Amino acid sequence: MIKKQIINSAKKIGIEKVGFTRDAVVALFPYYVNEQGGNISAYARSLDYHIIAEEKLNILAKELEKLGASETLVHVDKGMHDDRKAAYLAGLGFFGQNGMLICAEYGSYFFIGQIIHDLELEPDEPQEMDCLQCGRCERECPAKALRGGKVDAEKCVSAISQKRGGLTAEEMLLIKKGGLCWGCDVCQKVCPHNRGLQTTAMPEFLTDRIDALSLDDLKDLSNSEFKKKYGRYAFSWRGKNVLIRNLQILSSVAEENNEKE
Ligand code: B12
Repeated sequence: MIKKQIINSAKKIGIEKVGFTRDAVVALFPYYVNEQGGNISAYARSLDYHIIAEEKLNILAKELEKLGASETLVHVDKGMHDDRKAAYLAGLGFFGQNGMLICAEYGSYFFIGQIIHDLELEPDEPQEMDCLQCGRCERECPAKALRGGKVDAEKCVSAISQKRGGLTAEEMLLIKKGGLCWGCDVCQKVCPHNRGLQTTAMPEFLTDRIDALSLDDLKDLSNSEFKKKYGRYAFSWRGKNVLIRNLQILSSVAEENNEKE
C-alpha cells in the first residue's frame, strides 16, 4: 500500500520507474535522445542530471517523510553508494557485459538515484532478464577495459577523458579512438539492448542541449566565463582545460586526416 503511494507520487513528479531495496527507494532517469554526431558523451549533453534527479528525489523524499520516514537521504552518483547494484536489487534492470545496468525500456541510457529511508518496505525482486552476452562491448571497447562484466576504471576512456593534467601517448590515442571530448559511449552504442529506443519523455533532458564543443567555444573564456556558460552541464566539473586538451587531441586527428587527403 505504502509502496503504491510512493510509486504514484513518483509518477506525479515525473519519475516513471522506481523500485525498492530494504533501505532505499531507487529511481531511474532515462536520458536517451536519438541524435547523430556531436563530440560530447550522450549523458552530458543536457543540463546536469545530478541537479535534475536530486530535485525530483528531494520532493519524493518529503512524501516519504509524510508517510512516516523519520530520516531520508537523497543520493545521486555519490561515490560510496553503488547505484547500479541498488537498482539491480530493486528489480529495475540487469547487468550488462559492459558493467552497465540495463532495462528493457531505456536500454542502458538512464541515470540512477536513491533515497535512503527508515520505512519498513518489502524489497522488490531482481529481474530474471539477462544480458545477451554477445561480447560486442568487450570487443569494441577502444581501451579493452571490459572483462567479464567488470570495468577497469583506470583504462576506461571515459575516465581518461576526465583526468586532469597531461596524458600519455597511449591515453591520447584512446581519446582519438573514442572521438569524444568528454566521456565515452562506445560500449553503449554497440550494445544490442540499446537498439530502437524511444527518446526520453523527461522534458528536463530535452532543453538547452549541447551536443558538441569546439576549441573556438572555449579558448578565450576565463574560468568564471566558462563556469557561467557551461557550469550547469556535467562535462564542466573538471574545468575547461581538460576539455581544451581533449579537443586539441581530437583536432590533431582532423589535421592528420586533412594531410592524407
Ligand atoms: C566511478 C564511476 C565511474 C568511473 C568508474 C566506473 C566503474 N568502476 O564501473 C568511470 C569514470 C570510468 C565511469 C564511467 C561511466 N559511467 Co560512471 N559511475 C561511477 C560511480 C560514481 C561509482 C561506480 C563505482 O565505482 N562503483 C563501485 C564499483 C565496485 O562498482 P562496479 O565496478 O559497478 O561493480 C560492482 C557492481 O556493478 C556489482 N555488480 C556487477 N555485476 C553484478 C552482477 C550482480 C548479479 C550483482 C548483484 C552485482 C553486480 O558488483 C560490483 C562490486 O560491488 C557511479 C555512481 C555510483 N555511486 O554508483 C557512476 C555510474 C556507474 N556511472 C554511470 C554512467 C552513466 C557512466 C558512463 C556511461 C558515462 C560515459 N558515457 O562516459 C560510463 C560507463 C562506463 C562503464 N562501462 O561502466 C551511471 C550508470 C548508469 C547505468 N545505467 O548503469 C552511474 C550509476 C551514475 C548514476 N548514478 O547514474 N563511471
